[in-house]
Amino acid sequence: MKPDKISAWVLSYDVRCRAGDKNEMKTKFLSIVSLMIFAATAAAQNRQQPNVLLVLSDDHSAAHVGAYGNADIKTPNLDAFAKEGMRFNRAYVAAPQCVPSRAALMTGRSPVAVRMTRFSAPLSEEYKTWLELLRASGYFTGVAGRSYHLDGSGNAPPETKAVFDKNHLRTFERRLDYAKQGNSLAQYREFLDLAPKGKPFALQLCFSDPHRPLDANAIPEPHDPKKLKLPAHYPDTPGVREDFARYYDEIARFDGAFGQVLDELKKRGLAGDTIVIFMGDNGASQFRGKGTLYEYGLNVPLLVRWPGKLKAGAVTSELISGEDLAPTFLEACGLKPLKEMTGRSFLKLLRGETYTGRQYVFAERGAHGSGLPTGTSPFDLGRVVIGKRYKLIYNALWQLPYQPVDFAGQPFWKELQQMHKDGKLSPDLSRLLFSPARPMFELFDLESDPSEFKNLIGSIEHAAIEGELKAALQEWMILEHDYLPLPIPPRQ
Ligand SMILES: [Ca+2]
Repeated sequence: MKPDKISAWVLSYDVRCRAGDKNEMKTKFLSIVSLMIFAATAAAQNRQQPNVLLVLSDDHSAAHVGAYGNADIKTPNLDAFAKEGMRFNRAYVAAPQCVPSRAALMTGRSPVAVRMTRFSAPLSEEYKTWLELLRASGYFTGVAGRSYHLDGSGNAPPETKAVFDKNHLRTFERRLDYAKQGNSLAQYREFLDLAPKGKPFALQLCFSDPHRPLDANAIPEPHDPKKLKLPAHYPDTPGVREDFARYYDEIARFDGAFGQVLDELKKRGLAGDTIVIFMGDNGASQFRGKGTLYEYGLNVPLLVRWPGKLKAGAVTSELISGEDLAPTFLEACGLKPLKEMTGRSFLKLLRGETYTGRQYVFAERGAHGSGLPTGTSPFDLGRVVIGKRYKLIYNALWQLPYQPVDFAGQPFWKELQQMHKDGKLSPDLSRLLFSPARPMFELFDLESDPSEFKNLIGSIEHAAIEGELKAALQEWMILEHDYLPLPIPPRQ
């Protein structure tokens, strides 16, 4: 944006603000001025401006894509896309739930830092998103499809909505050019129709699949429950298999939609100029998945295609955090990430240049949904640090048992509860799923124990790595101004 346009815009905003609360408006005004300065600086840079299309599936673990070595699941479009781009084996979201994970994707910061751990909170305007920053430098920007989840809960009670309205807390419609929720493909096409010619665009396109409830007829040729290989931490019952097959079906349906997204881009002649990123917003609502800090909760599929810029078919096992996407997008579009962004750009990795990877990624678990804290499904507090080989989970509410997120009411879960009571589950599965309390700390060797069965905490051989990971988590929590008690207490 040119300086004269910036002044006019700021002036008109100032006039509009006079009707509102002065202090609140002053904060917002200063925030917008800083955004304008950022934009003016950015505009002065000579840069390339590719389009950016971030496509999110909902509740999707890395293990559930053909390209990640899954021979059962039908994901032909994602598999072909992986061959054209780069596959990330170890991409971790910042939280195992929609809202905080998406807040990190948007801001390049942890959900703790941007005060989004209570789940259905609206993301404050003081935290700038990558889309806003691109908008300020001339992009046409939007969010579309399934809820982007950052304007508070859609089913909030009237008391909450009144607070949102009085304080203008639902902000995305004014922050972006296009902010809608609904039919993903229809809105995607509408967004592309509206994007002005000659102006680059950036869009976060969200899909509902494979979020529960799972449809019985998602695809014409459903997966056969009997033929699926179950992960090692799954109980093997007909009910579990049926549910798992329907979850696969929804992923296959998403795969079909993803194919249409790519076709549309090609049809419009945009494929060559567009970075397309596919990612799961958090892990599957399955055993030890969504809502937990285990691998199935945090390790999501991440595929990136950027024609002419990255080597087709590349694969990496570098640690990537959900916080890293925003700074990567900004750099790819010629902008500098904000200094407060803790995410690290992996642009060099995409370009095949020398890249110093992360030693650790961190994630957090807080409230889920908007309900009262009746169990660890609606409310849990935990943190995790994940290194190249080992990870350490900190269960701050260790006294409470595991409770699945989004499927505690399903018949297959109720049947498992009964089997546990009757002593019909294996001791390992009974311990993993139905222990009356959890350990405060869990340490896993992901190389020798990828299913996270054996907690190594307190083991003398692993004392050094336990100390290292606790210290790394301690540092992260201090620097993020985390409100939880630190994992290393004072020496007695
Ligand atoms: Ca989700």
